[in-house]
Amino acid sequence: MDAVIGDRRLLPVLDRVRSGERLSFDDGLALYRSSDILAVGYMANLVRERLHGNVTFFNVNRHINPTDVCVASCRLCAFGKKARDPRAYTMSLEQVWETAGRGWSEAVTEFHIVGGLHPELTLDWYCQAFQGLKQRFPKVHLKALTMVEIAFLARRTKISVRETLERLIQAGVDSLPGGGAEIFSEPVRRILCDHKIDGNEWLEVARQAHRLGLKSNCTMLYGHLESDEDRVDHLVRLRELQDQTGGLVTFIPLAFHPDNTPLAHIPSTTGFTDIRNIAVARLMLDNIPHIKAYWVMLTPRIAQIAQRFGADDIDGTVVEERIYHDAGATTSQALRRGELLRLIREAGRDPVERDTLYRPVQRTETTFTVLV
Ligand code: V47
Repeated sequence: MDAVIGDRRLLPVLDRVRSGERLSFDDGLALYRSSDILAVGYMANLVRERLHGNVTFFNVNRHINPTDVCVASCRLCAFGKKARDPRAYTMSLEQVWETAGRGWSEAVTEFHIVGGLHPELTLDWYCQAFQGLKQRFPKVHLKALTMVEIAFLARRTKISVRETLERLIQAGVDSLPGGGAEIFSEPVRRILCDHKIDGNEWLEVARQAHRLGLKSNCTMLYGHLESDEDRVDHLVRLRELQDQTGGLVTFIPLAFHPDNTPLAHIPSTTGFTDIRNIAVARLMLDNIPHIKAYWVMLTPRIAQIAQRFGADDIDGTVVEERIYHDAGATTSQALRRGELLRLIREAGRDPVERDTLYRPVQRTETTFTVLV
């Protein structure tokens, strides 16, 4: 079907995609620079269907952000607040546990827990929070703390990243979310978030987590100051990590939302850019099983289309989202399970509810079973 490839410069890439050959840095650039979105999407869809057939995954999850107090002052972020800010909040342990149980009657299979770098919350506090969640919700998977939070807690506690991870695992952490990766390119990262660990440190924390048997996700923040080269570099560095550890489960491209951030002058991303980032990720990340179109960030409409451009997952019910909504996201804070099913079915895909590690889930109104 070479007729689908209007941009003839992409023909060598098509050959490599067909034969399952790894794409190069320059292939990545060619994909980002082509405006032939149908050709790029056609190739991404070939790979997506080779891996997952007609299935699109989703999950029933709940986000919990225990605090928005953050010692970092990242220019990309509208969520973090200084402790003295009257709008800032920090949950007590009881509030964390109570928030976890609040929501819809649909039994969640995952708590996604991330927050600011709080100057006073200790590693012990987080461990107590996780132990308490496991006692109250023993079946629910804890996907908690980004590489950035883990590195921060290790430094504060004056112990190694490895020991920090071991204590978190003991307290009940089952896997790690993909946030905080932003963009690895050093000069851009210095502008976006110079108080955060750098790209190599992010990759190192992930490497250590994978060595301890934890799976994790990974992300890339795009649509700010980064170049095409920065994006390809980011994807290639994730691909190299995955060659070493095999611990990355899902890649989530995150569109920058500029409202209420110091970078509010930057225009929001367009549907074209969002779809292209999904598709290029599917093509470049040949060793990462899943590409997620996170509906909160993309809007349900784009997340739906993305299922035909490389994505095999649209994330979950979420229930309460703060990071994007503080930055001006106008999507709703939650989708019911039935709405996720509709978004997937209307795209002609077969919905499969998964747990965090992509095992199928069977459920009734109020309980679920993970099929192993
Ligand atoms: O780390 C912060 C980003 C991330 C803004 O692992 C912003 O399954 C856009 O990582 N505009 C948090 N993005 C979200 C995240 C995530 C989401 C869904 C699923 C998973 C997963 C992970 O959001 C942050 C940062 O990269 N972010 N501020 C902003 N203004």
